[in-house]
Amino acid sequence: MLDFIVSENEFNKDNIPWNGNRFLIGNGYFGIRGTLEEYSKEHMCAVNMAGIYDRAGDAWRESVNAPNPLHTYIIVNGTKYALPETEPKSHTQTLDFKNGLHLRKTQWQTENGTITIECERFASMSRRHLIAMRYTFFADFECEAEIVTGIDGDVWDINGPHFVKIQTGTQGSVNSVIGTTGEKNISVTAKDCTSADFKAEQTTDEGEKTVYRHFSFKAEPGKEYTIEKIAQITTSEDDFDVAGEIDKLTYSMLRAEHITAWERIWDISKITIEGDDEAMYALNYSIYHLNCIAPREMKGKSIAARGLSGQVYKGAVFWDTEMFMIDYYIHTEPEIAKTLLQYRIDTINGARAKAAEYGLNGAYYAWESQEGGYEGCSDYNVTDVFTNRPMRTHFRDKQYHVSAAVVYGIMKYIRGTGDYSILGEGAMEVIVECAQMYRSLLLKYADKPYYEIHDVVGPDEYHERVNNNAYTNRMAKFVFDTALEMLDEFEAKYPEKIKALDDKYGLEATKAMLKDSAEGIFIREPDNNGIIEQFEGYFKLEDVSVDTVRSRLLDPKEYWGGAYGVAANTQVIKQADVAAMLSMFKDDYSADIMKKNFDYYEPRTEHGSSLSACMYSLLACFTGNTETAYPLFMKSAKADLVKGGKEWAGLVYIGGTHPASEGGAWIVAVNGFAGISEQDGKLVCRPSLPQNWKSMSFKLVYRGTVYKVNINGTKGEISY
Ligand code: IFM
Repeated sequence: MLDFIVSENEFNKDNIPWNGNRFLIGNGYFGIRGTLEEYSKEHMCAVNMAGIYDRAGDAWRESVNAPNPLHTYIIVNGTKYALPETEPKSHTQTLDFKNGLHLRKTQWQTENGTITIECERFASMSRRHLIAMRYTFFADFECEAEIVTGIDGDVWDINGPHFVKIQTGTQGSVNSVIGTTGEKNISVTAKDCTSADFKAEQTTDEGEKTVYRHFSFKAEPGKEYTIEKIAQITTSEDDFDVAGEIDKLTYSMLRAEHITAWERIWDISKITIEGDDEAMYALNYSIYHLNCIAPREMKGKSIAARGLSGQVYKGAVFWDTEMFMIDYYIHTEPEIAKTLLQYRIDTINGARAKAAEYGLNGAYYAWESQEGGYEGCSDYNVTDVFTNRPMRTHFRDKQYHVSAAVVYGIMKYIRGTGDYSILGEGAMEVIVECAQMYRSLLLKYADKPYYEIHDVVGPDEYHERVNNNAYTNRMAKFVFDTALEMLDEFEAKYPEKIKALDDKYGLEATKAMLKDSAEGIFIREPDNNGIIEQFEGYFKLEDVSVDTVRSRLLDPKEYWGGAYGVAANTQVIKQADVAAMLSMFKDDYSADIMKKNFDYYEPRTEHGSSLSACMYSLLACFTGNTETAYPLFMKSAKADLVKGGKEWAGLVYIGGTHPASEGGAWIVAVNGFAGISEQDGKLVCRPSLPQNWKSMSFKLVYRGTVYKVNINGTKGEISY
């Protein structure tokens, strides 16, 4: 079997930020960046918490990093040996993504001989509050050694500091650091308990933000000295209990149950590809990440755009979740998909408040959604590289397509699981109120027969405030149609609940409104060349290549979009827009139209967002162009394996993992190459595998049944 191992076999200081993402481990409750044990905040260490946010002063609100309970280093004969300061003799960092284990081995040459440390750690997949670490030291000469290990409360923040109060403490063998956030007084507690398999003099020291245990001993040549640490993270917002006391648990027992938990995950989610090891590796690595961030057995939590790799994009939830990630969960662990949607149901008040803020009815979901649906995006979301001043952008106020993405996600869940119960648990209200929001955007000119939507930002963020964006209008129509259809379902399935809904919305009038909107909204048709204009006036913009636009940049970090950006008056777009619409509504268009639009838009796309390549890849699959789809699929699947993604915007770190790209790669593999679709309530498989793929096999959960898909060449079989 192909090893699911990522490794780096030499030390490169420049890779520290990237490795933090590439070697990430996580369990949905937190993500632990792939930084080394001796690192501190300058090296972007983070135990990034799901769904816990704070604002420091006037800075952007963002997710919170817990005190780091893994901080550990070695002192030999009075000298500290730590990366990146002390050049190593050899160094290996490894992620075993089959078992969710992070490993490293580093050797340093000292004046007396070689010292070695080895460390293995994991974010427990079976007990979500726990982290475990085993750290071993040995030297090839006799020396005085000291292992220092503890909790570092001086955490890395982008817009912090978030802890206005930090308390350290020691109780028996358990140490703790509690950080309390300033805005909402949320406590985030890290505890650790460390034991040694050797005799050592043990002392504890507490600083203002840290607490460390020192294990001092005389090391004999060649003998291994191992400490084992069980750490626990909790917050005052937790809605599930801690399992076990950390001073009573052992590393080996936690490790065994953690690996069993990963075995269960892989049993349902592994995709086997014969003939293309690279694709199989990258795709399963993507699946690994989707599992590290899944809010398994948690209530009403969703997934941030950068997963649990840090505070980039404010740790906020975007349309990425419902459009790119949810499909994977629906068809492997549907309970997780339901949790993601529950988050949208629970946060409808935030969406209502946002709609009201803009004078709209219904629910307008946040572009960057934090807890309670709070909109994390500011009106000035980009910093101008020339003036260093905030630039007015319209991500927050004009990306209306987020509400439709939520409805689209709900419908994928209902179709994929057959579980309509979600309608009775608040999803019906979400659908109706999103429809109300789109209704209040509809404009009608006296001499035109249809409704229009003006002044929007579509998925292509480089062109702001455009009229009749094809994607936005089509998604709005989808919401109207869905609301009508689901109201009928609701009536049939929940007759006892219909009165309450009627009292709330006035169903007769609502249905009339939905029908009128669905029939009346302007949906752009292909022109004489078969191309769908992205928005009104797009074809009149300067038609230049992506490279030409790039050559006009005065600064490589300059923003391409907005009022004055280099792309704004050209046909160069940031990411799939019409292509996304065609992929979402493929049954409405012929393969010829889809191909013509792919051929037109793809060369004009910068792919400046990691959400872009997978959408084009899927579209290419739908037109039968598997070989065109393949490199775009690989780009998507390798988003976190390949260095060179955008990591910095000016002085702001924007790197992190790319779960939408990873989810998108899964969609391409399953719905594109394997050709899985739903027809009359049944799964069908019409594969078109890339040239080298001899066979492909995987499991899929569909409407409560686990199916096995086996594809050999052009022949696909679904069994259970
Ligand atoms: O949601 C995306 C957006 O479409 C492009 N910029 C990054 C966001 C978060 O991934």
